[in-house]
Formats: sequence, C-alpha cells, structure tokens
Amino acid sequence: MIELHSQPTPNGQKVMIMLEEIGLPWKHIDVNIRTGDQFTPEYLKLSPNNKIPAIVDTEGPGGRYSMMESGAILIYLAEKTGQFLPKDPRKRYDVLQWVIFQMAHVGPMFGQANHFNTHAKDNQYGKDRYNNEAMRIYRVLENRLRESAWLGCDEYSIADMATYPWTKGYKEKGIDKAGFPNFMRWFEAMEARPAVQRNNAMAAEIRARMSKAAEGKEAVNIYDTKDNAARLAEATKP
Ligand SMILES: N[C@@H](CCC(=O)N[C@@H](CS)C(=O)NCC(=O)O)C(=O)O
Repeated sequence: MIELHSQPTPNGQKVMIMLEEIGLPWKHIDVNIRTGDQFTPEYLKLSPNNKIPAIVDTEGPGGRYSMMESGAILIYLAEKTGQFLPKDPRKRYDVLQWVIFQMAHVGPMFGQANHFNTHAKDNQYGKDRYNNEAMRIYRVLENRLRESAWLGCDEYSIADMATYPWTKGYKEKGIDKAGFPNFMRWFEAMEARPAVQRNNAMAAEIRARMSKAAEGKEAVNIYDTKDNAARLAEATKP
C-alpha cells in the first residue's frame, strides 16, 4: 500500500496521476499546508523540508519506507513497478532530463510567477521576471514537443505526469494552438488519459473535503518565510 501524504497542488497531483496509472493500491492522507499540518513532528519525519507531497510505502525496500520530493517519488514508483521510465538507456536518460527540467524550472518558476501575480501585485520587477521566465519555459516545452511525441521520449512517461499539472493554467498565459500547437496537442493527449481524468476529479473532491475540515482552524501564511522558519525551528527543537 502506498500512502500519499499530500494536498492536490500540482506537486501533489503528479504523484496522484502516477498512482492512478500504475494501479498499485494507494490512499490519500490529507496534509493541509494552509493550516500548518506540514509542521507537525510526525509529518516532518516523512518530509524534513515541511512540504508536500510525501509517500510511505508499507512494502518498501527493507520494509516501511518514506520519501519526500515529488520527482524522486515518481522515479521510485516507476522503478518499483517497471512502468513509465523506459529501460532503454537513451530513452531513460531523456526522460530523467525532462523530469529534472520540470523540478528545476517549470515548478519553481511557474510557482514564483503565481506568487507575484497573486500575492505581490505591486512588485512589477518580480512579476516581469517570473512571467517572462514562464513564457520562455512554455517555448522550451513547445520546441521539445515539436520534435518528440511526449516530453521525455516517444513514450508517455513520468516526465509528462510531472509537467502536466503545472501547465493547467496555460490559457491565462495566452498560450493557444496558433502559437504553441505542439504543446496543445500534448496537453489534449494528457487530458484524454483516463488516469489524468480520474486525478482531476479526485483533486476537486479532496480539495472540497480539505476545505470543509479546515473550517474554523487558524490559517498559516505559507508565504511568510520568516514565520515558516520559526515554525520549523520550533517543531524540530532538539
Ligand atoms: N520540490 C518539492 C516542492 C514541494 C512544494 O513546494 N510543496 C508545496 C506545495 S506545492 C508545499 O508543501 N508548501 C508548504 C510550505 O511551504 O510550507 C517537490 O516537488 O516535492
């Protein structure tokens, strides 16, 4: 059994898609980062960086095994099941490059763009820096998908699952078929997959359940980095 300790943000959803694709038994354990669940001592044992997602594999290497970092989790699940990370060395390294591109660029830069657009609207420098970078990254995706059916290689892989949830806001960025035809072909192919459709439905259900459970609880400002550092220090005091 795989326990996914998470919330359906893009980083949480990429693991949900993989779990739906591989068909291992799994369950979602809600960790609400808006009410500070990521700072409990129990959760910090799974994810010392106080971020979601984390998994626990009750039948991992040497027994119960936990891990953090969504890219590492995707590679782990691919290797555990022999699915969505090709065995052929060239294809395998191609897929790993694009998984790491997602982890190093798509997620962090799109995340910063969302942050400045939503929480620092007066900061023109921040908005320009990250919105421009997000557009450059969409161009990298378009160029890759012009030469390759899927992001990693000619097969659907964990690179596609890692990237898709981060690109759901493409319309707000002005991305369309005229300017980004290969990205759009790929995005539509992603949304045609039953596992992706199940993820999208489940993500909405889990979000509703978590919002209800959070009613009346005090919120944590996850954008207050000073408060985050203090919470981590307090939770992990020797
Ligand atoms: N590189 C990490 C990033 C994880 C991450 O940033 N998670 C966010 C939600 S998408 C989070 O848990 N934030 C809570 C916090 O900052 O306290 C991964 O891919 O797993």
